[in-house]
Amino acid sequence: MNHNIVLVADSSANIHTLSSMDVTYVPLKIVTSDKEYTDTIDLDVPQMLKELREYKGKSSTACPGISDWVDAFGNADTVFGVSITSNLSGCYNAASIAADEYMSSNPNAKVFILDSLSTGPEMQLILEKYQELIETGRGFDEIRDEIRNYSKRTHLMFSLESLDNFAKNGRVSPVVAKAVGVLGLRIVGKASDEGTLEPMHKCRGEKRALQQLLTSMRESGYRGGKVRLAHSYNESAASTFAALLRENYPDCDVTITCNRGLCCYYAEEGGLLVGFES
Ligand code: X90
Repeated sequence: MNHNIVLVADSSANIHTLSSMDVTYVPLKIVTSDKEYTDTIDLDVPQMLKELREYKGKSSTACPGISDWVDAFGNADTVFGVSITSNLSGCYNAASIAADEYMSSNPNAKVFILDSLSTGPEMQLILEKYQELIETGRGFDEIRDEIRNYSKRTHLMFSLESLDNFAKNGRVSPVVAKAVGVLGLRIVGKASDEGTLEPMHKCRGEKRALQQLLTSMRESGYRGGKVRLAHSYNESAASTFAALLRENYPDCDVTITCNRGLCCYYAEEGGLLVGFES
């Protein structure tokens, strides 16, 4: 079934190139009353962050619509995809409606979009697994089932310095957000099983936050599998954490990327996201 397969994801997955397959990324938007930033590969993320720092008004985000997803499916016979958690965004909902519409107008086509109940580098792991399964020539149902199973073994944790944009957009309670906005404090937490932001620890200073991340990963069953790090212009935290991982798990497969627009907007300056396998 290697004819005409398309892989799709929304831009919260952070836009990577896989070794042998293209991914079509459907952009979310970051919106102010002056301007709209579309989270494509062409978005100048540092420039956007600079403008948002200077901007005093309200900002928000918007998920892609049904037709954006249908466009991304192209003319494929088979579509596999992954979306940001349906508990914080309308992305998955739009993608499922798009899938139904596409299949009813193309009766031979098959579409499966996974609700990641997560975002960022956990979605990257899912995309890499899709590629692996497609390459080994598995059938549609088998790939769908394997991906569902795999996603039970993938997790997302983070260290964040601010939850302001989460709170402003009603995606975390103001009480939780306030506890973080103290200078030098970082919140270490995870994507919960329901796909919401779950704070776990408050840490003073980056070094402690990174130690805590490693401890929490172990507690969640990390034993040396793949790790995908995505940082919001905090290369030093990412490389310090990668070194810490390699000290403890010499054979672990860890890579580092930059967050794109949507993840940078919510993870804010200094944020580090960690996708990993248990
Ligand atoms: O539909 C929309 O407007 C998008 C809303 C997205 C809200 C969540 C973005 C999360 C970005 C921040 C840290 C990780 C939190 C994990 C929670 C599942 C990444």
